[in-house]
Amino acid sequence: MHCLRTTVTRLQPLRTAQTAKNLSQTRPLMLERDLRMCQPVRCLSTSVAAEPFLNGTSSNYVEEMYYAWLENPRNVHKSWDIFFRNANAGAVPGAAYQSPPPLLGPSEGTASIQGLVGAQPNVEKLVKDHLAVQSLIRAYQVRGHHIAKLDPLGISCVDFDDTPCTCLFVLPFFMSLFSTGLYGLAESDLDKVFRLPTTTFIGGNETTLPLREIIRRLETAYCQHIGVEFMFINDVEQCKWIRQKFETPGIMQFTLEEKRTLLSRMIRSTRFEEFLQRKWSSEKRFGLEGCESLIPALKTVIDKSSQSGVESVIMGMSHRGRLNVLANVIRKDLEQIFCQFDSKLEAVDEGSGDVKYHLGMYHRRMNRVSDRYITMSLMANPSHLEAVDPVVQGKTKAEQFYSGDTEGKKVMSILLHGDAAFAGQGIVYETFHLSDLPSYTTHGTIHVVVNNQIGFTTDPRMARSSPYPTDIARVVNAPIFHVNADDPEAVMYVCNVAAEWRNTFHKDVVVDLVCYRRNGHNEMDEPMFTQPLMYKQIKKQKGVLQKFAEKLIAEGVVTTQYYQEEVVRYDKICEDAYSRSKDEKILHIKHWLDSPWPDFFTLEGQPKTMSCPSTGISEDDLSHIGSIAASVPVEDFTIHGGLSRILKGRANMVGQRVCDWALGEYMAFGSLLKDGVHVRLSGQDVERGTFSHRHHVLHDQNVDKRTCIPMNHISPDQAPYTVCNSSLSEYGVLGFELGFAMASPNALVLWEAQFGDFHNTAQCIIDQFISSGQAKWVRQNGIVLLLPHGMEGMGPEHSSARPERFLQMCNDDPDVFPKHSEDFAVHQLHDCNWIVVNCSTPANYFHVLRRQILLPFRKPLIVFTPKSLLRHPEAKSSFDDMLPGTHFKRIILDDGPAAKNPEKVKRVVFCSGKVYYELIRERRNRNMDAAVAVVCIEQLSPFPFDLIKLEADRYLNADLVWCQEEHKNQGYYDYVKPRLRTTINRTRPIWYVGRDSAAAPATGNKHTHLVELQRLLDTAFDLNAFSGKC
Ligand SMILES: Cc1ncc(C[n+]2csc(CCOP(=O)(O)OP(=O)(O)O)c2C)c(N)n1
Ligand SMILES: [Mg+2]
Repeated sequence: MHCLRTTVTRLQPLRTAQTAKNLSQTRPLMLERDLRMCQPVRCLSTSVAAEPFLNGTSSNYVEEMYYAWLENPRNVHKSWDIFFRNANAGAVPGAAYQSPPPLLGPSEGTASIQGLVGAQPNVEKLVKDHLAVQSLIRAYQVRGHHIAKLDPLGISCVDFDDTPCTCLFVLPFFMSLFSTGLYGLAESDLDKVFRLPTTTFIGGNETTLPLREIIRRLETAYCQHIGVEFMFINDVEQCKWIRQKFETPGIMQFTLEEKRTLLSRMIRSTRFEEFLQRKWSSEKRFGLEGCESLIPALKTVIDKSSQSGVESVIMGMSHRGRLNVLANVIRKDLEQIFCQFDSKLEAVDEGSGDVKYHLGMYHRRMNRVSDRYITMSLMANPSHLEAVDPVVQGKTKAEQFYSGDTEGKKVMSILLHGDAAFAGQGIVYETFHLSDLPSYTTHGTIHVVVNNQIGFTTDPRMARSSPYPTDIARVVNAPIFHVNADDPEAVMYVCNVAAEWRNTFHKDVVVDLVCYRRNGHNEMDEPMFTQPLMYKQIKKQKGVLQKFAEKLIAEGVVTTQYYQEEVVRYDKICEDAYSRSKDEKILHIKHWLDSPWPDFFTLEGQPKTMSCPSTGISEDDLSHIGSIAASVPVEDFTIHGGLSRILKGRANMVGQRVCDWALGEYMAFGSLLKDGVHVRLSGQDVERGTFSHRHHVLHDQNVDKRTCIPMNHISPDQAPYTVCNSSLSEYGVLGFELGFAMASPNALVLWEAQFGDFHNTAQCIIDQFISSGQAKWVRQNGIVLLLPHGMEGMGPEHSSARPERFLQMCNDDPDVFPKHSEDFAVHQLHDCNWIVVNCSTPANYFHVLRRQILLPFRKPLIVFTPKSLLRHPEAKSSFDDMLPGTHFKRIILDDGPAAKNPEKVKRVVFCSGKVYYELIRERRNRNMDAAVAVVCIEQLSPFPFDLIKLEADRYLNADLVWCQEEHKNQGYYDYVKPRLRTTINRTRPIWYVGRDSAAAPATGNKHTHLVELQRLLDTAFDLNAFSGKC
């Protein structure tokens, strides 16, 4: 059995050395903010540590005295006045203190205190005792949570400081306090009256209290069923706010009505799980038993938030209690939940669907407490714990953005976590670090941890190195409210405070529901295999509903009959829904959609058309957007000289009616913005662009923080453009952007990796959400991934965006030539899980971005983007290729001599990406333009079977080669080869030209790189390379 570690030593005062240092060094800095209120700034110059009557516990008290004295010397006792005067006059350490005149004389009207202290007060002792009390109060505030009774099982062993476990709960805390002789206080001091410092609210309207009462109130505030961790927060006002919420006497009281509502919520939560258990005892549901108070917890947060104006709540959570949350928080129809248990029902929607505890939901309903409508969505999520966190945040941000909710007053997020996952998964950290960034903040998230003190079969001693599973939240100064989940009233109270905190400060907050898991990890698991003692204890544990009902009955809040009727009433609701669920014949996954796009599809949820208009734009628009891209559209703004040259270069290009890559992108973004489509580009250093080609944010060289985004100056009624450098995270930021893109189809949301290979730290988002999200959750998403890719001699890192991985996850069948249809290309796009392209011209990049929005449905788009091609003189496009009537080219045909005399062509080289330019150059150098045709495949997936077939048929006498610069086991080859074969019905061989298979993506040696490149080019143009081979 674990030992409940609680020891007085944890409430030890701070050491003298620490506080003396604080006071003489760090405090003036720390107080900079505080001192704004009481200028001019003066510092206590004496070495306080050297004063005879001061010890390490005194720093706060002395500071308080000092600041009171600064305001008015009469605010403090004469002795302090003399002391501070002397200290300020430069008295040497030890000399500032003078024996004061008698303290608290009758003339001051404090006879009672003097009476307690004694007729001949020992002033030194009095001051020391006051300082000790001050320290004691602070110790409770800082460390009270160490000894709060948080664990319903009474077995938790939170290792705060590696000191040996000592179980002291047998004694009231203050008894043990004196027995250990801390603070210099003796039991005989218990009835002495002390003046309370201003850093506590335990006095209520009283300014003095006997020590016994001080301790009692501190124990009530900090050491019962709530443990408050907040003293690490840097903001003084925020700390004070929390102290007030927990210390004020009698603050945790509820009306009879509130208690009854709480009981009814507990009944729903508990009886729902029991109902499922009765009906489907052998089904996995990851029930909530042991943490039933989660449901009232969430409902309290939602009620309170709705009362303060929140209209939409977006939630993310894992498996534990998910069905209960759907039923009793989101209020999904019970019969639809019960249907999910019927294995005989057939799903009508396309795609794979997902298990019941992963599906999402969206629901708008009236909140009875606030009398206001509120929309709630629970995001669908994969099994991968915590992966949904940034997605929820992104969607929340988007909803805030679209509703003009700049402070998060209308839209908020709630994230639920498991204790093991919260501590173990790095994405939690990445998500927290987005919480205060201007383009990513959602203005405060309420985190609720279902801390059942176990993760599957692993207990906390093996699962984390921090005392609490919630310690991660400290990095963003979020207060953490630990609460014993077997006390529903305490749970309700902290949830109220959490919602108020979010509403007041718009910052994250954590509620740690310390509970247990009554069953195994799922209902089939046997927990006694691995946690025998814990589960012996759990078996003895009375259910929380029963305990709470008994309490309310004993208090006279409800009668036994009332309670029993409520239970019967809810059971009947479940039974009725169960009967109705039997009538259902089919399952509709689309009833579980978390992010509907109401007007985007037909009522049946289909695309409104199956065609895509031209993605070209007018000459005027090209010129206008080009001119914006080449200008600084605000007055008196000095840009860097190098940038002036870049802008001048752009102006020249516009004059010549051509675009390079950056300008092509500008044209795409600018034209969409002009048409009212929001564009958001996010990722590391995207504002300038990793390769210094983009420059979407201009910086005034003379004025700090003055910036200009020309893209927002295209037209007065344009949509806003957001371009934001992100934190150095891929998993978190890509997840965030995916969530942002989920909120509306009418936005182009792009995430750019610094280099393409870095996407693999976000692999979970790519695998679990982007490639398979629609199949699992019937939810489309048009996110764009820009992945710089290309073998340029930069070594194994930075070279490959791993096209093979994206292509391997494409759902098109390599062995089937798709049926021909009108708008073949659009149908293909409609049926695919995502689109993978490598554009070799700026015009094609321009078109593919615009196509994302002009398509009548949404698919993720993966773009392998160039590095050296950004500045390649030939990688330019004419405005002619971007005018109305033009389209994205799925392949770029050979339009030279080879195409004119196709029967003379000996070889067709199919390729994709940068190698296209290398092949063209090599062919020119070898004068082989008539003998070899080069065809560049721009859209790799869905594979352009139709167009490739035309090319293969055109060059009937040629051998067919696939050429790539990537290694053979990488790049496109494995994807392209079977599809090329299917295209030509396996009538001709497909030859491979490229680097050999390898473990690393590229050589680290520049010379080797060049040799390899030349070798592959040699083979590509050696017309005998494959003779005799078959
Ligand atoms: C990223 C990830 N790794 C592993 C798992 C497998 N797994 C499922 S539940 C679970 C334990 C989760 O424990 P906790 O977060 O405490 O939640 P609880 O089940 O206790 O509510 C594990 C390891 C997973 N789902 N996701
Ligand atoms: Mg757990």
